[in-house]
Amino acid sequence: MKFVHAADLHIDSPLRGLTRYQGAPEARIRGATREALTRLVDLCIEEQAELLLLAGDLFDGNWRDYSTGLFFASQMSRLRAAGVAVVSLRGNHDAASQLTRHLRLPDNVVEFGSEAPATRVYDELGVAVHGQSFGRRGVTEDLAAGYPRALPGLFNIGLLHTALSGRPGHEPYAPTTLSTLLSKGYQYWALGHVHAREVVHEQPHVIFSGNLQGRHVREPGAKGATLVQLEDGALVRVEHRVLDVVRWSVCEVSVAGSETPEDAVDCVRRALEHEVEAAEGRLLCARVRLTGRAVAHAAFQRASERWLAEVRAVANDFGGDVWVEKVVFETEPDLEAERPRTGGGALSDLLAGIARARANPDELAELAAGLADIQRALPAELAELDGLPDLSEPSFVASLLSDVEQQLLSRLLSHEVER
Ligand SMILES: [Mn+2]
Repeated sequence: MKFVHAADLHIDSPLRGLTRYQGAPEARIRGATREALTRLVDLCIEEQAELLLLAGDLFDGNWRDYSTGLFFASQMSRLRAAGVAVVSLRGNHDAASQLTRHLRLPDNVVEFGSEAPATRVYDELGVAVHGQSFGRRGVTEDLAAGYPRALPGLFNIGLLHTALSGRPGHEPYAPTTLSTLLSKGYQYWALGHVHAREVVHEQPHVIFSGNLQGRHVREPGAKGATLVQLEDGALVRVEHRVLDVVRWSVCEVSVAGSETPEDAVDCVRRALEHEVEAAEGRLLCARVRLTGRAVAHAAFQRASERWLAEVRAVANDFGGDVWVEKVVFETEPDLEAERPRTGGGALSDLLAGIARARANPDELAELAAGLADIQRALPAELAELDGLPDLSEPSFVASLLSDVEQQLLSRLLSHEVER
């Protein structure tokens, strides 16, 4: 027998940030959470799974209108027709207090209540599912602690929306520990809330399936659900199945050594080609980060809008399969390559002077002392600002000198490389 574990569908997530971006394929991105649910249902049917577990945050928040609930119900009806049972619970986003609209679901769907933990036994499958919903958004008690012990002779599954002992970027709701989960004697814990897939423990398996569809660039990679196969009441296979329809990615491109900005943009093209291949026909939404020491750095600094447009133009070449969310220029000047071009003139002397000062503790101390005078002369309200560096610290002065060197090189040499 097979079951499928999914979580954090966030159906019809409003994706408010999207309108900021010009030219974003809004409709395709907005429709992605629904289409991913359709694929999840397809997977259950194709794999002849008998049970679908949904570990909370099916909805992003209150439905704008009934079309969100109707869409979900229609997909549950498809599962009913295929003989697939569904067990779900509510997380922080779709806690009872968060949703005011209601729609009755087909009778193959069971939703756990929020008052107390409950158990649903499927005798014909040899499976017991234990779970409890969020009644309100900010659940801070350990729900898992109250779950019953495993029922003997059955494959016990714990369904839970939790941050466990805390996960970066996620509210610490329904906190609990791995040892609390393991103490229940269950064979599988189907967790939700954390959007990055994570296998927390094996045998017994404790898994965050991750969200079904990434919603922004901070949710990159191949999203989907976990397919589990049992034989004779024991787990024999666990598999991540990719179901997303829009792929978010942070495409970091090293353009180190690029002599010209055109060379650097060619590096971006090659990197995007790889990402497009990995996205296997999905819409790729990429943030492009250019890094590395390159002569092209000066051109990016002087004409960043031009080169931003050039990168977007490359993305257009992929025929609508790629949308560049943002381009971040994090390149640095290639000082070694620039040095010969500074010849033996004034610029060369200037750079040599900076390098000397940076390496000489006495000179650094002298410069720092000069800056300390400035710091002492600051008005009180400025001097007390948080995060104001200590100007009298020689290591701070040394870092300033590096910035100065890069700035000077970019500005003094840029007329030669700008196109
Ligand atoms: Mn959540």
